[in-house]
Amino acid sequence: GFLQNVIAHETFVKGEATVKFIEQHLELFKIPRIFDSATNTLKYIADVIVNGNPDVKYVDSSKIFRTPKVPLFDTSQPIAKGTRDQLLEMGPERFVQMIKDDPKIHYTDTTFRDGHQSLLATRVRTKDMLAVAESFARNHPEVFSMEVWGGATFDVCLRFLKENPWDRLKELRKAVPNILFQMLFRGSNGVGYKAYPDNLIEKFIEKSWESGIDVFRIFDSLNWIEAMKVSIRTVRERTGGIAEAAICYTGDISNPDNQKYTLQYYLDLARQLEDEGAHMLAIKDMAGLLKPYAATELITELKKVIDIPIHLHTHDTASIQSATYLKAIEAGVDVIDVALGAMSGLTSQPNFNSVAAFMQGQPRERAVNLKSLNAFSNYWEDVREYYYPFESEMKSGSAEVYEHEIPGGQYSNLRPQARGLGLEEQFDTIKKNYAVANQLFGDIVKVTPSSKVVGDFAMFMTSNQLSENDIVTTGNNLSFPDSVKSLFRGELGQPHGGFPKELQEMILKGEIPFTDRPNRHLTPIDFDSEFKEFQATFGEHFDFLDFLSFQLYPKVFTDYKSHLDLFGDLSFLPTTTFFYGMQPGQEIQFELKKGKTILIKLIYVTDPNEDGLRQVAFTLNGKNRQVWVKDKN
Ligand code: 3PY
Ligand code: ZN
Repeated sequence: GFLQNVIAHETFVKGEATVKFIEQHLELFKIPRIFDSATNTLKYIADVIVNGNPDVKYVDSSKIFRTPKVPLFDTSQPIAKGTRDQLLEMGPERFVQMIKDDPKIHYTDTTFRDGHQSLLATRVRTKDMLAVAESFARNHPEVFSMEVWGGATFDVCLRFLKENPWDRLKELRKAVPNILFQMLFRGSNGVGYKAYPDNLIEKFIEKSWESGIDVFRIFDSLNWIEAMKVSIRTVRERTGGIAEAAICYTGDISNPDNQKYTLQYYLDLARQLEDEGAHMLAIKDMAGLLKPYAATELITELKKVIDIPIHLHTHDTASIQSATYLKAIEAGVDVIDVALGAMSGLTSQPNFNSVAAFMQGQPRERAVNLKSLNAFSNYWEDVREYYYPFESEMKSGSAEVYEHEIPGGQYSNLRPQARGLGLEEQFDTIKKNYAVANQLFGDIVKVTPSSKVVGDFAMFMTSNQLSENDIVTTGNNLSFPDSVKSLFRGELGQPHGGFPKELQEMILKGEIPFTDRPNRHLTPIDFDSEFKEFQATFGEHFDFLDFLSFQLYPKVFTDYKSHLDLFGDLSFLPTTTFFYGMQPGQEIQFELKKGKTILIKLIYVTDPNEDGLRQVAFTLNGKNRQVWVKDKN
């Protein structure tokens, strides 16, 4: 830090520093942004060896990890042109027209975002993606887009992985110059769980575009178009990217008893989104409820009412969603979301490899090298092992999803959440209460963040042993969870058909809810003065993108910054070391920064001394280094 800068300064070393020295050398306060001292890294590894990574709930010490093999590629050749080159050449309008005119099916690979968000609680680290990114770019330039950012990844990067999400995006962009990058954007909630000021949303979109995003999938967790307009307009006016507006699919259009989320409801939404300027339409089936024949009907009818390309997203929770894709393809859908084999299925997207296989010989087949896709799946099969503590316990597809309608991304989080509250034995009740809560709320769209509120309410009912009838009869005396109050105050916007009035009054107890956009009630950010203030607090080595992270997640960012101060940047650490530390005798080698390779070997760990301190002895590039760590157990 500062002190090291001073004592290393030439004037200081020569013994010529006067009382004016500091004043004359204010630049010494500027600590470089790279926190790459190997000492910090050793401190981190020693801490994980002694106390564990707090994010890892159990360690299986019998686990043996295989070395993932990156499929080969030829660096002597230029990277083949892909969709991104086409977008840059043509601009959004002509590009989407070309997609629409192309009879072949297009694929979006979600492995880097929704795939791991839905299977591994979003924990896949940048390093494991970056390792295969260039190979994928070179071997699969035929892919329409890669979903790499947004959704929960932003929060989880900072909160649990202690990584800078912007750096992830920029590094991936460098490795993949040819394929469109796609992100999931929660409209007025950005990549967070609440409404943000409009000018923050605008700035975030602009900076995401500059950092490498091409396709913005914009949705609202209640399908409230008012909340999506600012984002759609910003993508159109301030970026050269594609505004892909999403309708979130809930219920079942093929069920005649379904009076609320009908085919007509979706057709109306789609038409309005096209009118608002969407370049493409996404059908976001976040829970995997769109059945095959319903897909035939939905896609066929949508194509009659809109002119923009249609992009279908689903989760394979019920295990039949590849049938939905086949029906959608037959009905003329333009793009479908799939995940590489080993990162697909169940709460994730359908299997890219198998879908590519069933498309062989189909009139809309797009040529994909299946052998190569399988090699990428094998890479992920080995990488996935690193993340075993974050696996959901779902073992097979379940038709129960049609009853509870829990989104894939939430399902993998719900059991750990239940366990945290001591409710694991009542997981079945929680799933039932999720459906009950949804009905009490008037049957709402459930996707982040509205789905979290329904989940919180289900937990609340379960832990307090409340039935639907208890809520209805004693609601006036109940104190509801904060997220529930916030939803009913209108802070996440307005649901289709409005809130059930009686329940709303019980929850708000006299408070007046708003019915217009919650963002309108938020003070715009004064970027100049607040950014200055931010740098004054955190240091000038934190840039404007860090400032945006801070604006979205002040507490999470502050904790991330403390972690950086203590341990430095850990993004280059091997994943097994990051989560599980090292075993005595084990040696690891990695690049601390470009060209600076270090070799660390763990020699021994002592028992705690009378102060509870343990000595962890390493060699670092052959030299002995010891670190003392307080044993917190
Ligand atoms: C998210 O918002 O993170 C989602 O994946 C919603 O489906
Ligand atoms: Zn999804």
